[in-house]
Order: sequence, then C-alpha cells, then structure tokens
Amino acid sequence: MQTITPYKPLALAVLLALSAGASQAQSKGKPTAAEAHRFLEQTEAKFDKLNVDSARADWVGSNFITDDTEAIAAYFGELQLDASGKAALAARRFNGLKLPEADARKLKLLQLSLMLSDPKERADYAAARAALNGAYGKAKYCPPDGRTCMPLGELEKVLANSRDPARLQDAWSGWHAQAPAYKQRYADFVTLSNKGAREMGYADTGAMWRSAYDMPPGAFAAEMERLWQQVKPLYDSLHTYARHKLRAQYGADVVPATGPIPAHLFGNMWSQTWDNIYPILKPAGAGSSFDLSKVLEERKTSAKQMTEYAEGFYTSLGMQKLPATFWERSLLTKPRDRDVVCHASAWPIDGKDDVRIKMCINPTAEDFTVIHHELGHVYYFLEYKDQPVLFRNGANDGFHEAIGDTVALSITPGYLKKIGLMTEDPDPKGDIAELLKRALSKVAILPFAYSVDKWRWDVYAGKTQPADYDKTWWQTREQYMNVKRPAPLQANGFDAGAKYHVAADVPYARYFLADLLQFQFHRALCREAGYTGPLHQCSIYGNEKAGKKLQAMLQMGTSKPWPEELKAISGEDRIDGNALLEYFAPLKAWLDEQNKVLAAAQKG
Ligand code: X8Z
Ligand code: ZN
Repeated sequence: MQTITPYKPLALAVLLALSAGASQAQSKGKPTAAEAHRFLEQTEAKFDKLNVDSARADWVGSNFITDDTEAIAAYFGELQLDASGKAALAARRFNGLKLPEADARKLKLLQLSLMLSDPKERADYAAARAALNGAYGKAKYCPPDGRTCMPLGELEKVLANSRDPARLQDAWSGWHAQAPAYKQRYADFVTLSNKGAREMGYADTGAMWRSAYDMPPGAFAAEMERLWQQVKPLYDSLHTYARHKLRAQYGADVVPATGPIPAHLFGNMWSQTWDNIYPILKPAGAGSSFDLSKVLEERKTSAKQMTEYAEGFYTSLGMQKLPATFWERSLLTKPRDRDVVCHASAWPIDGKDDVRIKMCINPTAEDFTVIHHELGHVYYFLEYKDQPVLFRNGANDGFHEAIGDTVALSITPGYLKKIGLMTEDPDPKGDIAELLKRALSKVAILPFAYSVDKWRWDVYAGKTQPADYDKTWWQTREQYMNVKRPAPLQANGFDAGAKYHVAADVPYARYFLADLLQFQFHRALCREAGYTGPLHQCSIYGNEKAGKKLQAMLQMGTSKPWPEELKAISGEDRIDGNALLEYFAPLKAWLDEQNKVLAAAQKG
C-alpha cells in the first residue's frame, strides 16, 4: 500500500496522516500566518510516528504476500488516506494568505492528495490498492502443457535469452495473460481514485499527478510532448537500425519492413529497454565486447557484493557508508519459499536512518545498474533526512529516479577496470559499441516512459473506458514506440496491467523526466570535476568535488521548486533533452550512416 517510497504516487501528500492538526486548523475566524505555521508544525510532528507504522505495514505486505498482510497494509492505507485527505482539506483554509515561502510550499504539497470522505469508499480504495499490489506480486504463468509455473523473473529470463520467436511469444503471452484477473479491480480502483481527486478539486487523478511539478497540469503535459519531440529523431534512428538487425536475425516473416515491430523481440517483457538483444544489434566487426554479466556470474558475485560495489561508488563521492540496519533489514535475494513483490524498490521507513531496499538481485549487468539506481533513492533519503517531514522528498519525482542513474552513467569501462571487474584494457575503438549498449536502455525507454502515462492520463480522464484499455494501450505504444502486440488482442485483455507500475498505481512520467535529467546532472557533475572530454567517457568515481555538488542538491529535498534545484546543480532551469543528445551525438551519426548502408544493401 502507500508507502513513503519515492516512486509511489505523491508519496508525501498521501502519507500525511493527521487528525488533531486538521481539526485545529478548522478553527473559527480569519486564518492567520501564525495559525498556519502551528498547523504545519503539528502536522509534521504527527507524521513522524504515523509514517513509520504504515511503512512497516507496507514493507511486510510486499515481503510476505498473504491475505493477512494484505489486510494489514489495506488497514494502514485507509488510515493514511483518511488522515492525508483531512490534512489536505484543512490546508485549504490558508490558501491566499501571505505566508513565509517554506510554509506556503508545505501547504501546497499537502493539497496534492486524494480525499475520500465516504468511509466505505476509503476502505474499498485501500483494499483495491493492496490487492492489486499482491496480485501482481503473486502472478505466475502456468503453461497448459503441464510445465512448471513460472514467475515473472523466469519469464523475463526467457525474453532476455531465447532467440526462438515461438518461445518468446509463449513467455510474453503467458505473462500478459495474468493481468485480466485483476482488470475489474483496477477499473473500480480508477473510479474511486478519481472520486478522491475530484473531492480535492482536481479534474481527475491524472490531473492531480500532473499538478505535482510546480506548473499547471496542462503546461506539464505540453512539456512532456516538447521533450519527446526533441529526442524522437534519435529514437527513430535506433529503431530503424534495430529493425534491420532483427530482420536479419528473425527473417522478413517475423519482422516487417515497415510499421511496428512485434513487441516480444526486444529482449524485455515490455520492450522498454533493449540491452538484452545487444548481441543481435552489436556493430558488425565489433569484437566479442566485454561482458559484465559473464564476469559477475563467473565470480559468483553475491547480492551483498553487488550492493557493496554500488555503495562503494557513493562513498567515493564523499557520502556515508550505509547504516548497519540497511544490511540487516533489506531484502536482497528472492526468497525460495514465499511470494514477494520482486520489482526493485527503496524504502525510507522512518524518515531517518532506517532505509532499506527490496530487490531480487542476480549477478547480471542489468542488476548491477539497478542496484546503483536503488541506492540513488537510498542516498537521497539519507541526505534529506534533516529537512522538515514535508520536504523529505525529491525536488520532483523525476529527480528521485535520476540520482542513481546519474551515478550509473559513470560505470564506464575505465571505471570497471579501476575496481577490478574488468581485467583487460578498455578497447579504444569500442566507443560506438559502448554507446550503443547505453542507448539500448536510455534511448529505447523514452517512448515507453512517455506512453505509459499518456495512456493512463486518458484512463483517468474517462476518455478510455475499460472495454478499450487494450485498444488504446496498443495505439499509444504503436504511435510512440513503433512496436505492436505479437498476437491479436484478447477479449477483455489488460496488457497495461502486466506492467508493475500500472498494477501498483505508480506514476510513470517520472522515468521519462529522469532519463533526460540524468544526462543534465551527469554533464554538470563532469564539468564540476573538471572533465572536458566526451561525455560518455566521463566517470565521476572518486571525485569529491562533484560529490559535494550532488550532495548539496540532495540535501535540499523538495524544499524549493525543482527549477531552482536544477539551476543550482546545472545552471539550467528547464528539463531538456539537449544533454542526452550531446552524449549520444557520435552514436546518432553512426546509426544514420549504418541505416543508409543497410537500406541500400536491402534494395540491392
Ligand atoms: O521501476 C523502476 C525502478 C524502481 S523505482 C527499478 N524503474 C522503471 C521500470 O523498471 O520500469 C527503473 C527504470 C524504469
Ligand atoms: Zn527508482
């Protein structure tokens, strides 16, 4: 259920549990600045305790999925919803009042919350949320031919490693066949969520989500489209190149010459990152390039060691070692004997030092990056823990998602050599290969990260009804990603629900923003470190000057509007695709050249 994990919707506001503070704020007479301040103080004091209880309930609910833990998580979710809704309403009393900047900001943040005044609706909302989280975590594909049932992790391995289109399609369809079981629940949840958003004066939940970026919701939607148009040409070049290579691999019957490409061929369940098909896409003539997964596997790198590598990066920047409780309380490997939500997440349990991650770590290059991503959240928690409760969050949710990825951009061959994970010298001619590998995650994800909420905004706005969930999901994916469903639409299907963030109701625009922001941060930190070479070769490992700059931003939490925080670290006050385009410029030129040659060869 709702936790203070940063990747959950409007975490802070929804969490704000308050009762006495709310009733005091409704006192008679003209509101005053002093009263607003008192109200906020009381509110924040209460959160400290209430947040811990609910975070623990959520933690247990996701780590041991049973009917009881689901009920406990739902119970606390309901309490939170009640309390945060009341606090949000109470905060309205002070709107329009002249207040110190910090208080005004806190009151604004408080109002980014759902409010369901009907207790039954509140209970239903919380129960649906907990049930959806559990249903996703428990889902398994049990093939009709009697093979053993496969959880998501195993199906993902098939998608990553098999080159047999029939097997790929079986794993893909097997997973996507699980979500219809919770489609009705999701549709009911959307209705309730919208009611809650409307009680707070938002048009719908999507509009509330878009209001969390220090600008009006319409302006935010326009920003997303502007940014997408900025980076689209690079995606198109990568997609065209991928088509040539996939056709060569699978043949013209499987991969069409034009139009969308079947989604099961990209090495990933949602075709959101394409790293796993690098062996198919690698530049002709590129040697057997360095394979980090192979090294990690051969060395039997444990989940703890993987985490220590990531910790080592952050401490090299001058940050503290992880607290002992992190190691005692985190879940780093998939338990054999019970269901857990394996989707990686980071948890600020008490707003102070009790920080944890929950991740089923495997010794692969992909998880090596994901663990740096998760520790980015954890270090953000640790750095802003001295902020007032209401400011303990990312500048916006895209910032929270970008920190670990910024650090992971510094995992260069040079860095791997330095820490002994790579024994050979980095190949000076391997630049394009390295850039291509990076693009397979960072460029490939852009239209996916945009389309998830493009779809969801319409669902929340009522423009897409449950009967059309799949129709519009695939229209959106075809339009932006240029991929298609590998099989005809199923009656009453729910393909969007096969993605964690839809089932768990976590907004997704944050990953789109993060994908751009991380290159802005990387460029700024490399400059801070005095680096002047090509961006893709820069690693800030061991550079305390860059570390200080990063830390200063992390420590601000969400105390200032995000453009100010962006300016402080990068000198820019807009999120922009320019740094990403600069990073990949040599690859773009190479892709366009390849595409010309490959197209000519196809004709000839
Ligand atoms: O969900 C995540 C993180 C946890 S916040 C592992 N990510 C998105 C996804 O997996 O879909 C990271 C990038 C995109
Ligand atoms: Zn994350």
